[in-house]
Amino acid sequence: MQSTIHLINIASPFREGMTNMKRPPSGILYVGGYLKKNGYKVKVHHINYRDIELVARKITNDSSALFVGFSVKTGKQVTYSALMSQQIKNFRNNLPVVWGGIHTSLLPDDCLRYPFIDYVVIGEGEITMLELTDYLSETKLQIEEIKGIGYKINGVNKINAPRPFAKNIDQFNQDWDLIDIKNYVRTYSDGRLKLDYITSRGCPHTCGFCYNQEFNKRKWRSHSVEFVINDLKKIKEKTGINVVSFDDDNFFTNRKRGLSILQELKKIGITCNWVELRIDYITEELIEQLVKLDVKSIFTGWESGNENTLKKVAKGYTLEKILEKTKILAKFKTLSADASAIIGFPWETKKDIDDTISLALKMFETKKFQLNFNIGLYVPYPGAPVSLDAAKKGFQFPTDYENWSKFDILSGEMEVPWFTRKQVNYYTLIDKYFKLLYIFPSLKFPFKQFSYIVAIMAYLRLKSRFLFFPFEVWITDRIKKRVYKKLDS
Ligand code: B12
Ligand code: SF4
Repeated sequence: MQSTIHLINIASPFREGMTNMKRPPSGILYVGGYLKKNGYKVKVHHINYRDIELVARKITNDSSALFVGFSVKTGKQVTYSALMSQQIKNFRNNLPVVWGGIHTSLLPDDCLRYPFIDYVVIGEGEITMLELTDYLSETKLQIEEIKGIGYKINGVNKINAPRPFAKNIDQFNQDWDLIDIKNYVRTYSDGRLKLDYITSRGCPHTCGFCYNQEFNKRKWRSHSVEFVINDLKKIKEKTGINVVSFDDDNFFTNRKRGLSILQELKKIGITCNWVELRIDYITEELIEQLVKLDVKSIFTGWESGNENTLKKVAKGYTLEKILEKTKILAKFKTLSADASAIIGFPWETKKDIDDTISLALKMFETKKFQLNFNIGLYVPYPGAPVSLDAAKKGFQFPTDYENWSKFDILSGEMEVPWFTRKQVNYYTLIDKYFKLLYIFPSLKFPFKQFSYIVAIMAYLRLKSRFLFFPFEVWITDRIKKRVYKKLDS
């Protein structure tokens, strides 16, 4: 009997309890696809955290199971993957458990400490997992020869030499036959169908709060334009999608390639109405081209309104650039933007944070009602250089898997030494007021007119920093909760 490899991605609650089962489990579709191409039988389980016991039982009852692989991101997914790994070991102790993915790669020793994890795969998973699978199915490979893995010898962690990145990622593909792709197609209110898709890995920049320098070593690797178009063409035939959204770390690292993808997609009836763009990549010419290609909104992380913070997080641009680029965006009336900043870095004073609030208000005055702000609170992530500043201030990552589920500053359970809970609540409220400044283009009478009134009130409140009795936020919060609940059901 041919053995079966079970790969798991647990959708765990992250926003208002929402699990987001509509986002493809890309990591295990790539890894599973490569194993399948090389002759192995693979089953992908993209599961809701509520179903972990049920699926653990099913897998351990499969006598052909060779091992169980988990894809793990930092946060709640660590806790749920640990709980499920433990259950697997309880039901069938000799079934190997392998962890891979970003969290595992950034803290491999930490993961290996758990008794229910046998192997960790560090970094890009495809080739490493194939070699480990060969080893587990008793071919001649020696464990010490497999680059990019960790394991235990007599209870002591052993991490092998790192695996270099693959030279050409077109040899890897997301195997869409491993899931029912139709479950991942989202329907807009006007009937258009959308899929999230990955075209490249990594980013060459140095932002100090990002996982990229450690995980991708500043190496950007991309699929060719032909690869992306052929794959999406096939997906379109199967599902009828006409919108795609890219989950790349930095889609426009190569501007020519990025534009070619959008142009070729338009020819086959797929548009990309939202793209991510570093603020310093913005030029009038580029935005003009994007608008012609039906892009309606961009996402840009401008990050801070404080010059010292911009320098310390190595963004590579100044405050002046942010306003200059906002002015360019303001010239395009059909284009809106998600504009994201981070406040509360370990070194930031109240005045530094206030600089960011003031700059956001200036940006709003430059491009009124069309900037969807996200003024997020800084959270230290493993592998990111700024986490060292956090450690100097006394911050520590959780040391047991249970506490990773609290690793979310908004949950009310995570504490950081440089902020009191009162400050967290205050800045969360500031963020909520900023969100009210945005008018969704799809809104119709009378909701549009009502939103304008709320936005003007929010602007006046933010300008004066008068947040007493925030009834506008309470009302919109209730509406949002209802929408999220509906989306998750
Ligand atoms: C889509 C996405 C999501 C989706 C999840 C989709 C899904 N079904 O899993 C949603 C919206 C739910 C989400 C949520 C969050 N996300 Co997110 N997300 C992404 C995004 C944009 C793409 C992920 C992806 O598919 N990448 C492509 C695949 C191919 O890469 P990969 O997963 O790393 O897989 C490779 C290797 O890791 C490895 N591998 C992966 N799995 C496995 C499994 C095995 C067994 C093996 C051997 C190998 C292996 O092989 C793969 C191929 O080489 C990334 C950014 C990015 N471009 O990666 C951020 C990113 C992963 N998210 C991030 C974060 C912080 C979050 C949140 C915590 C945000 C928040 N504050 O709420 C939540 C937490 C989610 C949770 N519940 O735990 C960070 C992760 C940092 C970290 N240390 O883990 C990233 C990197 C963004 C960033 N720049 O900071 N996210
Ligand atoms: S934050 Fe964005 S631009 Fe900066 S390193 Fe990460 S992916 Fe690159």
